[in-house]
Amino acid sequence: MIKLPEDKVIITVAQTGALVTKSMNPGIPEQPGEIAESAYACYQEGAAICHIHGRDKEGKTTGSKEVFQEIHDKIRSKCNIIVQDSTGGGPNLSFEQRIECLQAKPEMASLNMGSMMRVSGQYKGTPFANMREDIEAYVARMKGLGIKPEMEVYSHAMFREVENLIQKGLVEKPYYVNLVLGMMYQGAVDATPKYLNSLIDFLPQDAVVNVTPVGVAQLPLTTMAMILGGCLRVGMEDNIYYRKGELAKSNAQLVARAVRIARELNKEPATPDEARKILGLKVS
Ligand code: KMH
Ligand code: ZN
Repeated sequence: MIKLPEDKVIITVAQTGALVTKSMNPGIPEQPGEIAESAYACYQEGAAICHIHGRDKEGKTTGSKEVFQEIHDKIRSKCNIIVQDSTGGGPNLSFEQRIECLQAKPEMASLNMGSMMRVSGQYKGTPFANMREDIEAYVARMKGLGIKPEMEVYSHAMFREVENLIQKGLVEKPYYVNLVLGMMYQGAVDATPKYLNSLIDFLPQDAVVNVTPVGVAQLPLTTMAMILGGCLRVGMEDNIYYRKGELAKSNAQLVARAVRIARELNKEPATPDEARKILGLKVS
């Protein structure tokens, strides 16, 4: 694992997701203007990367290139936060629809490293399919467009797919691995310190790690990520609460708390350009 410089932390905000709705937390941004406004507020608080899901006018998940383009344009008119699109999409999207967003040319995109089942909400029991053939096809498309993949790993078994991409030369150093912990999916490990430590043991040598704990573990495990020299992800895609029984008011509120904790640990949030340098992206 490549540790971040001791005095830095890279913060990603995942604001919208595919499985949470305004009825669960009215602060979730869905429309392009809302997503961009919120991304700017998160950038001002210290987020360097914005992980993006698109929604249509009715709030349903979409892979539409036009929607993603509008989101990118609106964000880029306000700040230079790194734009990372989701190719996980949502349960209603086909294989092709999930990567339509790549045509809007994000700097990064998520790349899910295995298949699981959704375990809660309206999509309970639906598969989240990511076969090796699909993963390779997605990453080839990203490579062709110069988009850096964030490899999403939910369990130890998924390192087999990470290794496969490295062996085939389909990903470039520094590899960027996002460890997603918590029971949003059957097939994902629990969000505990023990699992986080043991996943870290399996990271490839040249990997920068990001930590995405789902639900109530978001605060303790993102704090642990900072201590271990990793990056972290917060936001309402993964956690709609600020604390037990209290909904988060905004994504920026969750970023601001992560920054307060970082500063207590003598770390500053990396700017987008500092993060670009660490991750091997073109500096803006
Ligand atoms: N919703 C997260 C637990 C993606 O968008 O590709 C996983 C995720 C995957 O963010
Ligand atoms: Zn996502």
